[in-house]
Amino acid sequence: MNKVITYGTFDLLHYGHVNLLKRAKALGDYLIVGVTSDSYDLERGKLNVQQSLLQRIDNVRATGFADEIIVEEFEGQKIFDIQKMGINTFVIGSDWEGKFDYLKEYCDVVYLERTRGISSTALRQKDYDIVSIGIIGSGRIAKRFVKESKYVSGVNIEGVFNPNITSAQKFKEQEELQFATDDLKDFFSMISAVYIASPHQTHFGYIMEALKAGKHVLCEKPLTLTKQETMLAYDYARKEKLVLLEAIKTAYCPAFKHMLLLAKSGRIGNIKDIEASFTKLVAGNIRELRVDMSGGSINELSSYVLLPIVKLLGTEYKKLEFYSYMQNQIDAFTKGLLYYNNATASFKVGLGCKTEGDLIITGTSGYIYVPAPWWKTEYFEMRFEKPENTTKYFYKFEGDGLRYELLEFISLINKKQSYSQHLTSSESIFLSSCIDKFRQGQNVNII
Ligand code: C2G
Repeated sequence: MNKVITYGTFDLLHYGHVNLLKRAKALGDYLIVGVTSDSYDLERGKLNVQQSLLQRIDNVRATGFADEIIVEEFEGQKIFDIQKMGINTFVIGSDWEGKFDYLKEYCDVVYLERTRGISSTALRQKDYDIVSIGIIGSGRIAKRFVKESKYVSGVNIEGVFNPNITSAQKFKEQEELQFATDDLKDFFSMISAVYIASPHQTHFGYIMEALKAGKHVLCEKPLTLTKQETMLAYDYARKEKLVLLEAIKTAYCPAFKHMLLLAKSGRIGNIKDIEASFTKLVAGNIRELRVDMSGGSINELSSYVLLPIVKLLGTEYKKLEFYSYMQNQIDAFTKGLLYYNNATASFKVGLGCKTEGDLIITGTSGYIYVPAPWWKTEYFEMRFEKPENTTKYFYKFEGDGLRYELLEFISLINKKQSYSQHLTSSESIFLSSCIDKFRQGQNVNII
C-alpha cells in the first residue's frame, strides 16, 4: 500500500485546501492528514487561527479525502510520523518549496502547486470571510509581505499592480499569485483590501484611489510625506468607514505593545526622556539613497524612532530640531531633538552612519532599556537604582514582523473598526508632520 501524508492548519477551509487534499490522495492509496494543534501553531508563529482544533479536524474530515487524521503537536514530529507509520510520500503546497527537503532521507517529498486566488470560493460556510488583498508595488518589501502572509490565517494575497506590467508579471509568477495588472480599475475589482508598497512619493495618490474604490488600505511607512495629505487620507477613510493603517511593524508586535503598557504603568515613575536610534548602512543606486525617490534617513527611518516618542509623550511638543549630515542631497544621518512641556526626547537615524540601535526610556524611578534591534522588540529590561531589582522580559518576534501589522489590519476589517489604538490617526499624522517639517527645512541644521 502506498501511504501519503500531509500536514496543515486547515483553518476556514477553502478551495486551496480541498484541492491540495484531493491531489495528495491521488498520489497513493491511503491519505493521512496531520492537523496542527493550537499550541503548535502558536509555537511556529502562525497567527489568527480562528477555528478550534476540533472544527479544523471536522473541516478535513468533511472533504472525504482523508483516510486517517492525526494531530501535529511538536516540531520534529513529521520524521517521527513518517517512520512510525511507514509513509511513502510526504506532500505539501509549493509555498513550502524546499523547506521539507530534509524529509527526503525518509520518504518521497512532493510539493504540489498552491492554488492561486481562493477568495471567491463558496465551499466554506460563510461564517468568516477571508480577506483578499492586492499589492501595489512589487519590490523587496512586497516580497517579504507575501512570505509573511502565509503565517496569518484568514487572508489571501490575490494579485499585484505595477504600472510596469513586466515587473508585475514577474512578481506574480515568483510569488504564485492569481493575477498581475497595470490597470488600477481592474486591480480594485478583484480584491477587497490593498497593501501599498510602492515608492514613498506615490503613497498618497494610491491611498486616495484605493479609498475611492471602497478598499481598505494598509500602507507602508511613511504613510505620506506631508501632514496635509495624511490628514486628508484619514478624513476620507473615516467618512467612508474604511480601514487605513500605517504599516510600522513595531507598533503591532507583542513585546513593544507590552513595553509601552509597562512604561505607562508608573513602574519607572514619570517619563522624562526618550532616546531611540535606528541606523542601517546601505550602498548603491537604491531608492533609499536617491533624492528623486524621496530617500534619506528621515524619510526612511524616522517613523520607527518617533513611534515610542509619540506613544509615550504624545503629539504636543514645544520644539523640534534636526541636525543632519548630508551626502548627495540626502540626509545620510540626522539627529533630532524634541522638547515637550515636562520631558525631552532625541533620536538618531542614519543610512550613511552606524551607531548602537537601542531605545532608552528614562523615568523618575527607573528606566527601560531595549537593546538593538529594539524595532523588532523581543527582549527588554526594566532597570532601577539597585541592579538586583532589574526585571527582564522575553518575547517572540516571529519572522520579520510584517505578520503583526497584517494581523492588525485584517482584525480591524473584521471588527469593522476603522483605525487602530496601537497607531491612531493622530499619531500617524504626527509622524508625517515631523517628516514634513524636515522636508521644508524647519529647524534643520547641517553639520
Ligand atoms: N494550500 C494550497 N493553496 C492555498 C492555500 C494552502 O495548496 N491557496 C496548501 C498549503 O500549501 C498546505 C495546505 O494547503 O499544504 C494546508 O495549508 P495551511 O492550512 O495554511 O497550513 P500550513 O500553514 O501550510 O501548514 O506542519 C504544518 C505544515 O507545515 C503546513
